[in-house]
Amino acid sequence: MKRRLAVVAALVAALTAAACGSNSDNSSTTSAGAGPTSAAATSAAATSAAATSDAGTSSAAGSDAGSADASATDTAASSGGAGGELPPINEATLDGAVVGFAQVGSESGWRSANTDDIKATAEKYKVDLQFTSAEGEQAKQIASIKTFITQGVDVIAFSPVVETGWDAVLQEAKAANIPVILTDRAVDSDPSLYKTFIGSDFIKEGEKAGNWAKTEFADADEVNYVVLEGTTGSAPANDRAEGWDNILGSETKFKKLASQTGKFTRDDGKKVMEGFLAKYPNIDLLYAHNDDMGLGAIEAIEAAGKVPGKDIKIVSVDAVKAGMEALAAGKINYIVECSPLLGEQLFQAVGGVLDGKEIPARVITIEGEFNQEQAKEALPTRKY
Ligand code: GYE
Repeated sequence: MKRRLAVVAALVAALTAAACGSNSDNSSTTSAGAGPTSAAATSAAATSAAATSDAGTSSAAGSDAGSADASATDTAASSGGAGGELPPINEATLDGAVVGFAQVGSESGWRSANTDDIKATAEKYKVDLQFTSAEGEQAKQIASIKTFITQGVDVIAFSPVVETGWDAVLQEAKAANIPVILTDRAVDSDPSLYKTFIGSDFIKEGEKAGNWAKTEFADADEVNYVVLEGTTGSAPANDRAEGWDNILGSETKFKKLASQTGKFTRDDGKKVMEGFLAKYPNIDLLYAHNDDMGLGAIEAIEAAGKVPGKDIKIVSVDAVKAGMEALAAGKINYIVECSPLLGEQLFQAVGGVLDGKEIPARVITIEGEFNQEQAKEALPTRKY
């Protein structure tokens, strides 16, 4: 347990924050360092940066647009302070801190990159990481969290499989005085039950995908499309559907032929797309809630004798390496980025909580968008 160090660090931080005149806004936007290099990505980041200042924070988050090697730490650490920003990494606090992390599973390339990043960052800061994987099952994830509570870890972090059903276990953690940090996905529980939620704005991701489709098919009279949804009940599946419908729901020429879960996996994406292809001969467009399902669908489309990216256009979310390669190869038409590199921010938050600092209740990751040309440019410096 690291509480003694924490008190000293908290004092130093309080003085620093006072000196920097840090604001008291309780949300923050920082980059996960995905490093979009394209013009479109740059303007996307700039928009997010504008949103940041609208929210009253003073982050320099947009400044890494166009640079492939900026990192979350660079951004957040340089602005520091309590309240509106995550505090900088405090290595002394993190060294030996016991953090229980309950991961969703290993359903996708995104998830593997996220797991690798969290493990590598924990190692870098000598955190004693207790890592479990729930294999996509909420019951297993709850059991892990209960074990962390019994063990008396310093902090519990998890990426919730689905949005609902967390109240009881979060209350247990609170009763045991163990702070909880959410990464990647949201829950519908009262925010007083956790310290912060670090991750993407999935509604915005869905809106970006919808906006691309609207422009791409501007001249078409009718667009028949299908959707491969993520894990049913998960925040990214709920919100990516909502964002898309925000843009296209009122566009009558866009006709949703079918929408079904492919569980964020390549195999299920392939199977469900096979079903769609057998039933609907006239699909113009596929919206896949992640790259992996899009990649599975590509196999199904090719097996059906059609050309992905041409006969059936594809837009997906994540921008993991395999997705970006398919985009550069012309098989996917557009990808909205969702960065899995949440490790730095997670351990900034862990350190802040252990140091007794106030941390923002919501940390939104800045992300770009890629067309085929932009994917070719970005691939050589892509970190995942
Ligand atoms: O998009 C998908 C993964 O929660 C953002 O989960 C994450 C999503 C990601 O399986 O590939």
